[in-house]
Amino acid sequence: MEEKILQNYIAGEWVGGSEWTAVYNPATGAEIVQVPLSEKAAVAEAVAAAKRAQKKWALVPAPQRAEILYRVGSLMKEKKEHLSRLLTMENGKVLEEARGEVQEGIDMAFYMAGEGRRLFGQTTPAELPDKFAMSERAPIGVVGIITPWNFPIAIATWKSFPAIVAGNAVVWKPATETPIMAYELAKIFEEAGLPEGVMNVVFGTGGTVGDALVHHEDIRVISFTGSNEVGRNIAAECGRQLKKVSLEMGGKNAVIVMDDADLDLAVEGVVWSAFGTSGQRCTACSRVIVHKAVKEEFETRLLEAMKGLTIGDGLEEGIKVGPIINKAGLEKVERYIEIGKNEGAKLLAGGHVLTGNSYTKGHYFEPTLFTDATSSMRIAQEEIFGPVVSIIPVKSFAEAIEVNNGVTYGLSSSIFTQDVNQVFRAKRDLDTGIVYVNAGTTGAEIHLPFGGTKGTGNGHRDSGVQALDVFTEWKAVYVDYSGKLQRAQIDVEE
Ligand code: UN1
Repeated sequence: MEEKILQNYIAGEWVGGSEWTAVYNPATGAEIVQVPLSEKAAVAEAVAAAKRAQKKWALVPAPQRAEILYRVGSLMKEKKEHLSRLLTMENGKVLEEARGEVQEGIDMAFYMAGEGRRLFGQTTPAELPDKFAMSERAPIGVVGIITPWNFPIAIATWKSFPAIVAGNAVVWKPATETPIMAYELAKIFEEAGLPEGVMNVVFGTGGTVGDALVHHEDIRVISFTGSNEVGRNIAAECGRQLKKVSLEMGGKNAVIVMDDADLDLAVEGVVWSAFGTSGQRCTACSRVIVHKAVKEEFETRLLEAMKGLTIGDGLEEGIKVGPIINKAGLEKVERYIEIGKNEGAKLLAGGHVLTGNSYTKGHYFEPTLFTDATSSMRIAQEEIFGPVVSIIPVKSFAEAIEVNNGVTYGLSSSIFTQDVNQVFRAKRDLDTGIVYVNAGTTGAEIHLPFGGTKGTGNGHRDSGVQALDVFTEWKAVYVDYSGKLQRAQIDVEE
């Protein structure tokens, strides 16, 4: 990273900034870059640029719009290692996972570029003779996207690529903790030849920049991934303005381990989905619902597997668990350990902030396992966003489903079993937007809808072809070629 001070990207220019804040590597505490704390005026400028650009962009045939995304995908592929290293530096996730995240963005680029030649609508018979009927997708205009620090490039691609291929222009506010991926992606858009103003990046806080996006009357869609509290406020404001809003606000995801499960596989699935990314995924497993018959054996094997989790700077070879994003995140995890103990859950492993040696300057937390938790405990209900998992014992399949569904969130769930009947019942009864069988709760693929039910969202989906529904309006078109006025529902022969 050569640049030490970032700027906003508005109307194809790198501009502005009067106040900046430092971005630190969560693994080492070293300052990486200074990011602008923009004022509302920067949002107004970006929206005006986007509005101008969108009018022309909407008229570019979608397959040509898609050509830019193919170039974006190719450039991301060329720069994959560079991007992955920067991602590990700003976010802390281990390099292997950073590579996975960048790959998710590359996949999304090629997948959405393909949509440039689909964007399917429907033709359907009309009820009157000599009349043609069809539906098609139309772009909405200027969209605002607000993305989190935990997947700073993948989530941005889930939102911006469908928006762009569908003919919208974007104003993007990335998380202040992880601005480098936004900066790099903007540079890639520039290099790929995206017309100026179609994609704009405004750095700054949610309170100022995010708020200005949500309130701006020329922004017709907000797509947000972040906390439940902020999401609800955004939805309320968008409701007042009749602005379309798509929300993804986390999870309290569970793995169910039945008495016939392949226990070693279940252990691997839990270790990967609970402690990978230090538990800082919306999809992270934070509850394990275990059948009583295998609870003890499962605990023993899980504890053994957890010993292999090496913690440290994700740029170093052999590290499996990286740091927590910042001090506030670390303190939140610490608070939940106390809450869990006070509620009567039994701490089996971990539970501490790591200090000393190479840990002192970063924000590291031990992979932590609670057992004998009950479904109503706060550690089994609230999103912790750290490497903490709680075992909840159950007596039956029915109870497992009840516990799984007994939270306010509904993002991802998983079941380990060999019984095909149980598999299909689980698929039907688990109330989350994503269900895994014999795999952990993470690892969604970009061509399927990503999102959840209940407190996780508001019915929309990121990624998959469904993402296009967020960024397009349906238009119904009727062409009457009878040469006379035909009245629907009235001039129909009985
Ligand atoms: C997130 O945690 O917000 O399914 C996104 C997964 C990743 C994306 C996670 N593909 O775990």
